[in-house]
Formats: sequence, structure tokens, C-alpha cells
Amino acid sequence: AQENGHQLWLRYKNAKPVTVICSKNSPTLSIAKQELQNGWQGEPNASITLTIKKDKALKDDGFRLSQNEVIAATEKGVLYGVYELLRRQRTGEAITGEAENPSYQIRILNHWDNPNGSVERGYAGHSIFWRSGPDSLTVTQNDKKIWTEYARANASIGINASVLNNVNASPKIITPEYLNRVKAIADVLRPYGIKTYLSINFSSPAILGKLKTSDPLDKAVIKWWQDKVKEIYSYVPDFGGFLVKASSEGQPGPQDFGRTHADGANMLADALKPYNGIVMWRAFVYSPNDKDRAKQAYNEFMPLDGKFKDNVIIQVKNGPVDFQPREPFSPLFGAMKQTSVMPELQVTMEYLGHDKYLVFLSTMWEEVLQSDTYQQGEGSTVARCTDGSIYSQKYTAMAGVSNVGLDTNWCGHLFNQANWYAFGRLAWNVNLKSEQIADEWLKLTFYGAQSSKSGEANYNAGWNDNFLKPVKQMMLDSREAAVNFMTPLGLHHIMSANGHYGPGPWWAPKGMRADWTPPYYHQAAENGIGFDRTKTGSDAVEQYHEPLASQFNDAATCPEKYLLWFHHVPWDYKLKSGRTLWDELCYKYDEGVNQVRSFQKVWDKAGVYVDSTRFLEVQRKLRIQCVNAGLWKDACLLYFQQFSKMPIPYELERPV
Ligand code: GCW
Repeated sequence: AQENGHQLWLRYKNAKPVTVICSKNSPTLSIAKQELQNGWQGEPNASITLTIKKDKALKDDGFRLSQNEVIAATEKGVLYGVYELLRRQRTGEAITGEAENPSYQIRILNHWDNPNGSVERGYAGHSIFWRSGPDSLTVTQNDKKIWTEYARANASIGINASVLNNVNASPKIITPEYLNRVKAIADVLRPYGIKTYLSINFSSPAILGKLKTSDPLDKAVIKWWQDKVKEIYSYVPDFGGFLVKASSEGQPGPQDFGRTHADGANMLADALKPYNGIVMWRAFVYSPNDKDRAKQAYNEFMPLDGKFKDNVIIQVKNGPVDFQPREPFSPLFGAMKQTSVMPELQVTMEYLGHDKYLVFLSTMWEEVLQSDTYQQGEGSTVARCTDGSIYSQKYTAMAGVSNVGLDTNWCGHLFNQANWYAFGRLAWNVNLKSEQIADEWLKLTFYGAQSSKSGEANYNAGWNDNFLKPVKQMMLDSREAAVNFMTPLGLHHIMSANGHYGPGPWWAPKGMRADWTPPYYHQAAENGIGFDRTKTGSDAVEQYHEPLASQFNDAATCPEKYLLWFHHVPWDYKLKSGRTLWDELCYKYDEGVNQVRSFQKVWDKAGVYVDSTRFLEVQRKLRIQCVNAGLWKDACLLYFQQFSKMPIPYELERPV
């Protein structure tokens, strides 16, 4: 049989018989039992017991495993333990007895799915939740099948929450017709331990309720939201809460009425409180008038520290600008000391080649999460500032902007599945290493793969060192390769207009907001290149805690990977390699292209281990990526060369 990647990392082949003992029954426990029966790879005819009991070492949905028992304090914990046990059986990892607890309580996907079925920044087909057309709200068997598969995939990696619609939210999502469908989705997700959340439009009281205002301090508005929340809970009794993009990129918000983010968030939080619902309020804000977009979220939110209710979490993108291939961490992490804060990561590949490039994002997230903010002394990593280790938060959470759509392989690019997988694994255990995540994903994804050559099923395809080692290395190198051929040395936001796909460092139509055009970010001129964020520039460095502020401020101590993020440096500036900035830029772009070429060679050799469908699919995409990498390099170097007026080093392959 041909493989199309639809089964993700959940390939159960040749299951052995097993007896499952469990004294309780429930929809969640039935799933756990069924999974064991369908996927058991341990001793044939073994018995395994599922036990729910309190255990001091177990928190939330944590669990403890042994060869013949899964112990957890909750049913969800049992389910997660079962998936972990099955995973270990298929990857050959030892089954050890220590407690495994989640790093974050809420491990949530954000779907930027619109009610008409389109997906903002989606590259894997239409929405799995919404569609257009006359029967768009009818719930079909096929809908339920897809939602079940989606829920199962999430549960298998510990994801326990989903926001079903775009943060650029249509008000109609909370009308009865849509709530009916939300209920149907929630009913399918629930047994898999997944809570349902919605993005709301802040102007809903005026638009839907026909009120004169949506001012969060207005009595009628407050009442309207209380009633609406009550209504939502009548459809979904365990509804999770709201995700809100407000006063940002044209979205309505409290600032329209002279109110603050705290006024807006707290009003909604009060309405949700009686039901234990929460508000995830996004900090993604910037305005055209600000001199440096990178500073704005911090400037707007820091004065509000301590003013948010305890069921509000401020959702902060990993970097201060916008999901670039590389950014330093957002200075809000660790700085807001009396407010709950959660990281938002982008799983969908808006700035990283859509469904075309092979880029394993785990290394990028690991880099951010393990960055030291120094906010409470050394070791105050972004992870520790958000997972409850340093600050006591009532709720802890991590969000990933989902890359899932109706494509048969869910994610557009087969290797984008690894990013969904990695997000779940990191939200569960923020200290996992990318190397391990890649290892697991490869072993699981290519489990039982058929060799395209012999047609034989090869159960351990993913384990074969000739496959595993080079392909894993390719994944681990893939993000740096993308940075090299797109935005090396701290360059950022130089992608082409709107689509954010190819290079566009020159793009700046007349009348366009400067902060939406690449020249604003790269500042290339005859005197050099880069955005001056030092004390004498925009002073974004002051938003970082010492020693980072001083380190970033000085070009000599600023890590070179962030050089052009923080500094405007002359073209002949000498780097650690001994090369001039211009030459280094040329070498980096060239290296990126060569890395992608080497990935092609690695993958060509993988063909004997995996089925031809998946093999050819990845091979074709790597070909496109390679052509594009060359295009990125040539386009950027030729463009920047107008300013540097320096030659491309002779030994490098030069644009023709
Ligand atoms: O990354 C930018 C995207 C927008 C997106 C916005 C956001 C949902 O270009 O498409 O809108 O960020 O995160 O709100």
C-alpha cells in the first residue's frame, strides 16, 4: 500500500495481543483501552492495568509508567500515559518508573480558521472545522471522523486545548448557529481531553447585540458579555475561554473607548470566572507611528503589570516583531512579574517557506525557551519564567499557531508534521531536546514504512542508522539553513509583501505604512545595514535585563546572530571570522544554499528506506526549496550590493 502521511506519527502495525484491566469506565478510558489493543508492541498476551489514584509526585495530568501499569491521578493522565507507553514501545526507549508531569497546564493550538473555511496563513488546505456553502453548518460523519483523528493526534502528544477560530475573529462565531457547530466539535474533542476555546471580536456587543458601544466599562456591555458567556456554557459546559486580539492591526479593542488592555481583559475575565473560564489576551500590538515596532508590546503592557485578573494570561509571541526565522526573545518574558504570561509560537510556516520548505522548528523554539532573561538572576529562562517555576501563576500555558488543514497529510509538507509534534512535546516537557524530539518523530513517522525499492515493509525503517542519523541531522540543521539563505546575521522581515514567501527587501510601495515594508527593518544604505536599536538608536536594548542590555548594545559583544537586529553597521565592519560584514553576508547566503543542496543528497539516499509516495513528495519539495534558496541569495545580495558597492567574493557561486 502507498502511504500518504495521513496517519502522522501514529502508525500501529502488527499489534500484539494484550489484556487491559481497568476498574472504571468512561469515554476517555475506553479510548485508552482501545489504543493499547490496537498498538501494543510489548510482550504478547501481557496484561496491563490502568490505575487512577492520587500520588504526591503527580501533578495535573501527569502519570507514572511501568511495564504493566499506567498510574495517573486523572483519566486524561491515564490516556497520556498510554500514549507514552505505546510511543516508547515503538521507539525502543526504556520504560522507567518516574513521574512525568506536564510543564504547562494548558497546551493549546490556535487555529487561524475563518468561518468561511479559509485559513489565515494556512498552507495545508481549508479548515477542518469550517467551510463555506449552503450546508456549511451541517455536521457530517466525515466531519466527525476528521475531528476525531485530529483530537487523537493532539492527545497523543499531550495537547489539551484548541481555539477553533482565527484571532482576527468574525463576531458571528458566538451566534447560536455557529455555537451549535462549536458544541458538536467540543463533543468530539472532549473524550480526548481537549477543551474548546474561541477567539472573540471585541465589538461583538455592538455588532451582534446592537448596543451603542462595546466599551468594556459600560454596564450594558458587561451584562451583554455575561449573558453571552452563560449562553456559550449552555452549549459547551466545560468551555475553556476566550482568546483575544484587540487594538491590534485594525481589530477593535478597549483602546477604541479610551480604555486599557487590562480594562478589556478583566471585563471578559469576570464574565468567565464563575465557570472557571480564562482569557488569553494577546500582546501582539504595534502602531504605524511608533519608531520601533519591536518596542511596542513592552511599552504598552509593562505599565499594566499587576493589573490583570488571575484568570487572564497575556499571550506573547516568542519574539518582539513577528515570528521571524530568528528573533531574540520578547523582552516581556520575565519582565511582567505580577501577570501571568504565556508564549505563543507559530507552527504554521508564515515566514519560513509555507508548505514548501523543510524547516524543523523545534531548534528555534528550544533557542527561545532556553534563552536567559536574567529577570530573577541567572537561569531565569523564558521557559522558567512562564511554566510556574519562577513566578506563581494561577494558570500556565503555551500556544502554537496550528498548521493543520484538510490536506491528506494534514500539514502540507510531510516534515511540517514534525513541527506539530514538536510543539506538543515541548508544551508537555519544555526541557526536551530537539535531538530527542526529531529522533522520536522519525522513528514513529517511518514506523513500518515500506521500502520503495523492495516493496517490503520495514518496521524499523526509522531506526536504521543509515536513515536515522543523516535525516535527523538534516532536521536539526534545517532551521539554521533557512536563516542563512533568508535572513542571516540578524536580518528580519525582508520577505515579499503580504504573502511573506519569497525575498522582497526592496518592497516599499508609495503610501504603504513603513512598518509593513522591508526597508524599515533592514535600513540598508551606503553607510551600512541593520536596525539601530542601541541606546543611541531606538534603545530597544533597554527593555532587556542586564547583562543583556549592555551585551546587545555593544556590537563587539552582541551575538553575531543578532547583529543586524540591534546594530546598523558599516559594510566593512570586521566580524569574528575576520571577514567584512559584506563578505560574511555573502558567505552566509551561500552556505544556506549549499546546506539545502546537502539536504537533497541526504534525502535521495533515504529513498530505499521509505515508501515512494512520501519519498517523492519530500524530494520534490526539497527541489523547490533549493531553487528558492538560490533565489533568496541572489536577490538579496544583488539588492544589498547597490549599497555596499563591494564585490561578491570570487570563490562563492555568484549570481549570473
Ligand atoms: O504574523 C502576522 C500575520 C497576520 C496575523 C497576525 C497576528 C492573524 O501576518 O496574518 O493575523 O500576525 O498574529 O495577529
